[in-house]
Amino acid sequence: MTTYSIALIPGDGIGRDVTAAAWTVLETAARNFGFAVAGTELPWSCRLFKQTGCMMPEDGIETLRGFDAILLGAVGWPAEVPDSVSLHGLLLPIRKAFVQYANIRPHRLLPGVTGPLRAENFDILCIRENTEGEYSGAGGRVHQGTLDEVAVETSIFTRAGVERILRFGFEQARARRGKLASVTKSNAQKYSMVFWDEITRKLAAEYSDVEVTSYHVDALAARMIMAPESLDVVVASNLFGDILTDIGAAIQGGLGYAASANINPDRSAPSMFEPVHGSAPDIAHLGIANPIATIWSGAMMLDHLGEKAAASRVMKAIEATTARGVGTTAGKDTTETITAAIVAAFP
Ligand code: GGG
Repeated sequence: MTTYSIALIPGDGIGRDVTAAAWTVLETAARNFGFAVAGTELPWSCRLFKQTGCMMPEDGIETLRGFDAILLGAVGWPAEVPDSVSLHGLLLPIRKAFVQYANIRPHRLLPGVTGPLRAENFDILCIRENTEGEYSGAGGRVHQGTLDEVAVETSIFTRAGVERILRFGFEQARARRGKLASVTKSNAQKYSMVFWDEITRKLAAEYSDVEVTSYHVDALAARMIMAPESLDVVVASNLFGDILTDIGAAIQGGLGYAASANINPDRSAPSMFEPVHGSAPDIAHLGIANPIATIWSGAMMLDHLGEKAAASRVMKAIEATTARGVGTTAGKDTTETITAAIVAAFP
């Protein structure tokens, strides 16, 4: 029997509740489909930072390298650790070290979930560049605390980085409905974003079966609200993808449904699966966090590991649950109730 070794990083706040829920569902899926999952919990979090001054141990990346995949909950406890420290101390280094350059985020309405829009039949796959761009971490501050203070933060776009994420987007579009929206702001950002547009045009010649349209990010943001059904695959830089996928989460009914996968497409290192949402300190440990985004991320993990039938069964169990109205209204059902209903939806 195949056993997959999974690193579990619950992180902070509701991250702990939702990863426990997803793990219950993953174990159920494994039992039903004849494989096993072996989880190793790693307490890497803002709590650890408070104790040790680090979000993860010095050899954290090497520790993770030995796993088949990583399931992460949420990172952040802003009352005690600045978000810039927690994000740059855990999530971003993992994405970069393991070349998880494609962050995939699906946005569609689950049955029984009412979104804020009249449109119901949208199915958007956002692909966010995940290792460079605006989140490269290149910059600095000088003359700190004086009137002469300067802060510089440089976005880094490499040909290799832009080409590989666009190619990934073209491939996804080819496997879906054949439409790709490439997002920039090349009227205002005349170096990096013009570069992105040029590479989009170059690749478009190779993918003549894919209909590619370049949008400015502001226009694409509006389109996600006004005509979401016109979109198929959307590919964007790190920052633009981060922002657009919060719109995606909103139109699919909320962050409780927004799943994501940080993929290393070459499989040279583990990929990481996490809900889009953060640690939500206001509802931490109240037992009311919606675990569906994390369970859906778990389904994406099974799919990546090659357990396609199990992945699709988890999605069917989620859909059967929301179709019954469980997990469809914020705060109505507990994390435990929603998880139990998803488990009960297995045969
Ligand atoms: N669920 C992962 C998490 O805690 N996300 C919070 C966050 O701010 N992420 C920033 C990012 O995805 O770049």
